[in-house]
Amino acid sequence: MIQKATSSQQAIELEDKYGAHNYHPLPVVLAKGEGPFMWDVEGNKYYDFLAAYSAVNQGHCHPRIVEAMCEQARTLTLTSRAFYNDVLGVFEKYITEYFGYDKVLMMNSGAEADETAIKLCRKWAYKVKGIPENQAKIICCENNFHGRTITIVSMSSDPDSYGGYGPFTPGFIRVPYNDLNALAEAVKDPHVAGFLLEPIQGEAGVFVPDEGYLKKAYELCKANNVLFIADEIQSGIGRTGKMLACDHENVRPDLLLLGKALSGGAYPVSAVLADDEVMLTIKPGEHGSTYGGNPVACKVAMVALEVIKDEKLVEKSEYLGKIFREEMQSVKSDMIELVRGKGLMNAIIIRPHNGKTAWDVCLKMKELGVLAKPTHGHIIRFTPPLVITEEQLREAIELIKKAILSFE
Ligand code: IF1
Repeated sequence: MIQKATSSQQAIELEDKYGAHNYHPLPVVLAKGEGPFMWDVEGNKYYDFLAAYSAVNQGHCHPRIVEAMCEQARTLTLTSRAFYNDVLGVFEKYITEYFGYDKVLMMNSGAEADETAIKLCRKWAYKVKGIPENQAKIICCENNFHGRTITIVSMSSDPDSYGGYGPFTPGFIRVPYNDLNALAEAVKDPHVAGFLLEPIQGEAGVFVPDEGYLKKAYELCKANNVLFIADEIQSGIGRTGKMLACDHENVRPDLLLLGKALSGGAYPVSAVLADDEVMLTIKPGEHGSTYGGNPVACKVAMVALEVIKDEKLVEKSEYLGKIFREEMQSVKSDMIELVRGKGLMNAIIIRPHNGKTAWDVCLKMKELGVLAKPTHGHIIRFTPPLVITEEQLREAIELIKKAILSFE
């Protein structure tokens, strides 16, 4: 029987001694999750305001998702794609009708979805747009985050993401985010095949573009026969108060990337959705994955998507997000520089005060029973599970306010 750590201190020491040091976690060790809550090894209860970077939109250990996972896990977990199975096709029909696309290509991690989208875009460039072989370019944005593979960090403007990992994959043009003039110039290049962006930049600190940016960017792409590729791995599946962040401007991406909450935090599942002109440029044997679209992943994802609709989590995200921003914008504190976001994808820009930083605020919030973590030093993201009730949200908001005002 695999043992568990019997104390938080023991867990931290084991990770420090035996694990890679590629993270610097907040000093809290979780042992249980349910809905918007997590408990640490000692039994202290916390509101989870990170939701695993927006993977746990449906709440921790959602009973319907867990039941579907266990039932399929007892039946058939993996066939590989060398053979058919009785789940994948049923799920492919479900998810393509759910989002309105001809086809889906199932992968596991968000990064794999981005990599798959880059491969599909390049295939389309050579086989449909007619760009000369190996000349395709993809436009991406400053301050992007699309994952951690060598090709993905080749697009990155963040030294923490790309530093020390060269040589880099060529074929990317980076433009400022939310800058239509820069995009208008870049898409004129006849070798440009695609524009890859986050409709709201998550890692950059919940950077919401100007109203109309997505629509006008999409129109620039259409006018120049360039694919509009939306990475909704963090912003999608109800997080921003719409099913997709692109829905705020009625933009239908040519390639739609999903991950994280596609499985409600229960299992690694990602997907790329596209119509036949793009999707069928990849022929048998030209792309794949051992676990991509496995029966457990598909069963979990089907229920995770059902839960979003059945529990009206998109509408809740919109309504509760407004309450969060109104309440936090009303706080009189020199530490709060800016509150921004859409739906329940929000961030507070912290102005250091009396030598105290965003990290200190997160440590104080932990003491008071709310978990969140800074990004880029001074920005705290607040992305609780969408299942949080209004009463629970208001209770957590009071604790967040108390943490910030404790430094006045
Ligand atoms: C880490 C960040 C968030 C993503 C978008 C693709 C991926 C992500 C928009 C890749 C993943 C995760 C990765 C995780 C922390 C978290 C993160 F801080 F890294 F940037 F959310 F903002 N597109 N984001 O946000 O998906 O391969 O991880 O499944 O790497 O520390 P993945």
